Amino acid sequence: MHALLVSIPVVWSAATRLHEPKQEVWVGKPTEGTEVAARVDAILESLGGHPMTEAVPHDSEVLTRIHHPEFLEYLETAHDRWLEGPYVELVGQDRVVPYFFATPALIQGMSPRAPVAAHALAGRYCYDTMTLIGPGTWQAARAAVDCSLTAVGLVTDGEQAAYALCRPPGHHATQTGFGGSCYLNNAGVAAVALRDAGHRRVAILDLDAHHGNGTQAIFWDDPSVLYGSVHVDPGAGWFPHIFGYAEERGGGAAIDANLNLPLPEGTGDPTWLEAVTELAAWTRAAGCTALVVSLGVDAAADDPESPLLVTRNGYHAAGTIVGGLELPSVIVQEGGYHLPSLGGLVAAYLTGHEEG
Ligand code: SP5
Ligand code: ZN
Repeated sequence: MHALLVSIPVVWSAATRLHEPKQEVWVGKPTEGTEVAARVDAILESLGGHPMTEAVPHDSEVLTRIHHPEFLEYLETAHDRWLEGPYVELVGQDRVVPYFFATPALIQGMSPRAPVAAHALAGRYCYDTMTLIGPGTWQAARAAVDCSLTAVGLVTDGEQAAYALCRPPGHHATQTGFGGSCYLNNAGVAAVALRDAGHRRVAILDLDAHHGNGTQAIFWDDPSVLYGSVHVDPGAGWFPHIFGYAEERGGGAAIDANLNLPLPEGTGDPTWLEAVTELAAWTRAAGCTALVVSLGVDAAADDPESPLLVTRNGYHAAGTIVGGLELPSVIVQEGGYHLPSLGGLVAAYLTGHEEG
């Protein structure tokens, strides 16, 4: 039996290291970034037993089907515009940081013009103060999309599963918005590409500690892409704060194509795994023929960014549950911030997924 196990291929790109957040501003305080390039190396080091593939550049066609072209143009050019600011000379800030937010409360149903200043434009697309843009951010985010699409290619060519070492992560990025350390929605891109390859119904299962509000938003009205997530309860005060509640079940023709399973702070393996089992059963019942796993490992007990207490064994067991669906699977990296344990958690999930 074990001799038959094939190791899940890993797709990565050196360009994903080019995004250096340097800082994140939380409650008004600049602190060191958590979503750092060293995450890539921490994960790579733990996946030595897996076949490695470098991401192949893909064109942006699939990307334009989940993100607005104006948003993509903004992300690509934002740092150059910032340098013209000239905010480096003025205040020594070389990262794009929003300070002015085009909220519905400000706009009150009117149709204002787009802001002119680069420092005001940032808040048109960025919805928090933790997701800064530096010189390599676009290249890295774009490379993460290439990782995701290359992994889809491996699966459509016959691999049962492939893992994309995406960085920066993607599940908080909406059609026209970025935040939560995410810029482009890597999982969303994978789901669309799997649909293009002939899968009529694809499920995205999100194991990150945080609710993937971006992925939920992108597919909210789309019955052909299911989104299911287990995460820490936003009602207990956690990001993304206003999304991730159980009553969010999808819109229009897609009611019940969205399933949120929020869990209390302090939840450990048994209850978390019950939720993962529920997500898997839901996917099976919906007749999906392919799977995207948003593999955040920040639900782990030692992760500084969430209060969930999942263990390495828990991630391994989650892998066997999701892998047990026996569906072609594209596994994309989301969060996970504790550098010493990060790679081992990813490896444990992948081993479980293979066994399942
Ligand atoms: C992909 C992902 O896991 N995004 C996480 C987004 C939530 N981040 C919330 C951060 C809250 C404050 N963290 C303080 C860190 C101090 N450096
Ligand atoms: Zn997360």
